[in-house]
Amino acid sequence: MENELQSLEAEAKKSLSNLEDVKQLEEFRIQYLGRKGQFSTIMRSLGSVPAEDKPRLGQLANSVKSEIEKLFEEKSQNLHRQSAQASSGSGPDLTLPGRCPAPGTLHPITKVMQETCAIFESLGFSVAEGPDVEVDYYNFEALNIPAHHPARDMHDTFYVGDSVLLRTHTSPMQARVMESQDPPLRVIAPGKVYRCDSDITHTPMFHQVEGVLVDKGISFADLKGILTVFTQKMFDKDLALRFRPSFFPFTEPSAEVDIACVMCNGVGCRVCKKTGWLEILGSGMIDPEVFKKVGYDPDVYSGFAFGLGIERIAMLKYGIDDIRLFYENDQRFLSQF
Ligand code: 2NL
Repeated sequence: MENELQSLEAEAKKSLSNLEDVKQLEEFRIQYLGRKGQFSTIMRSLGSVPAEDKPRLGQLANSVKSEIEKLFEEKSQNLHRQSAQASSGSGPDLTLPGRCPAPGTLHPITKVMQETCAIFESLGFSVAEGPDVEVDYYNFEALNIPAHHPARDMHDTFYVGDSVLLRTHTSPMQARVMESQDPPLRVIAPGKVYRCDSDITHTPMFHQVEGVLVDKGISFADLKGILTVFTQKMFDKDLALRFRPSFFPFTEPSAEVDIACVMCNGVGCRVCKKTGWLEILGSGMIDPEVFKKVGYDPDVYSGFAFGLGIERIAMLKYGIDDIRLFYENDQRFLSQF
């Protein structure tokens, strides 16, 4: 048995050093180290040697086997390295994994904009887009804001020319639609708007979606219904709404709409400044003066309108506390959406 082990060791070492490729390596493993290989056969015959020889022969067998296994491992590494080098030649190593460019994501403003439009479309509104550079008439005059009206000061307008400006809201588009289309009408106008203002809660460009609905017999109840459905779908829960009397030149009566704070659910926290409420949009019944400008008869038709800021909704939805993060293009911020 001792001789057998020694000659097996010598034979295995010799054939190991003659191995030339990965395929022969596997043949060697099966012949010597496999379950039915020569080592296993010798190990099995250990059972029939005299008891006093067993410990010594057992130890010898184990040390020979582990020696062969060690040499096999070294040879295996060499042959694998050689075969990798041979297959790559002097060119690039085609077996290396590629570098994947990170997939892009939609900007959070784009997401909230698309979601807002989808909700209003599901309620029967169509989408109208128009120019960012507007004339004074549609931005102000048609919306009941004549020259020297104090509301013009609120808008911090960027003027491009004499009566040409960057729109301060998206309602000019709705005035254009009403002018060219008779009621009944349900339209939203999404887009960029511009105001000369910049701090933690204001950027000189931001996004708005405004909506108008005009028909016979439309009341404030219709406004409440549509805006309740919108906020519940947008924030994915049964939020309470609060309508606060307000003023806009283009609506009468007007209301600012608050939702129960999405952070504390109305209890009072830092985000809602302990009030339990968050302002999310402005709204009202369209002023008869606006109807007259676009050629609708205010004695026949009534309607409501609203305007909401997309950045504000995105900040509340995603818990973002600085509006400027949307426009810094920091990948660490953007890749979270
Ligand atoms: C706000 C307020 C509002 C409107 C926008 C509107 C449009 C037409 C006629 C009448 Cl064509 N009104 N839009 C009405 C009330 C409020 O926006 O705070 N937006 C962020």
